[in-house]
Amino acid sequence: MMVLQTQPRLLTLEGGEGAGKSTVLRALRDALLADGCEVVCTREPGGTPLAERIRGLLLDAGDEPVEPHAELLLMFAARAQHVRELIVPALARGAWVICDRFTDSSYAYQGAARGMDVGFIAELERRVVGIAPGFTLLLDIDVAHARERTRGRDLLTGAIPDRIERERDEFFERVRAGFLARAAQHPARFHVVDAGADISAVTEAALARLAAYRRGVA
Ligand code: Z5A
Repeated sequence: MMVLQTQPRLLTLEGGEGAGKSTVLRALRDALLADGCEVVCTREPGGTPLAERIRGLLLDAGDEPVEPHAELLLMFAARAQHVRELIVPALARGAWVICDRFTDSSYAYQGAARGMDVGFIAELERRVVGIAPGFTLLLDIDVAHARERTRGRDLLTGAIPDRIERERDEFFERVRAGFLARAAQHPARFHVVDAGADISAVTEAALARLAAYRRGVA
């Protein structure tokens, strides 16, 4: 059986939409850059030209309903490309990689929320991905609160919700429960932060967790 290899310099950010992942990612990146580290910031689905094209297919709200297996396999197709083309080479040259979402999102969205078989997801993770992050920050926030934030942001920017963002609140409640269950299963890797607090408190908590983690892996 293939075993997942934990990558100490692979840091991932997880949480529901509007949890503040993009905001916190910039703070983690700046802290590492200030210490002279090479940092590669990336996201899923996406991160390479092909994977970004798959992202477009996944998030486009076209008329044809997306079959859950198709959604799951497209997520992993994008991830396979991303891991081989970008993440593994960056880690091999000693860079830190910060990824906005990774395999835990597949467990939460496709597994917990869509009801896909978790054993199948784990098999894909072992065979297709092969690596796991050393540090995962879960930004946990109440679903209604996160909705308020994304609505405010979308009003400002004129962005239109994508296919997954159009799901109902019940779906996002299952996503949230799925992430918390993953955190409970992997307590050494997951760092859960209350993302409902103000930005400076969330950022401060995230930076403190990263600093403690780095002392442990240095
Ligand atoms: N997906 C999946 O189903 N399976 C998978 O395996 C993977 C992904 C990898 C795209 O991801 C979709 O793909 C996603 C899951 C699915 N769908 N959903 N939902 P994405 O990461 O691109 O999409 P997202 O999670 O919707 O991103 P987001 O809305 O941009 O969320 P965010 O990055 O966490 O939030 P943000 O942009 O940093 O913050 C949102 C707004 O709130 C913004 O105006 C901020 O200024 C504000 N904000 C942030 N933090 C705070 C605090 N603390 N206080 C007040 N205001 C704040």
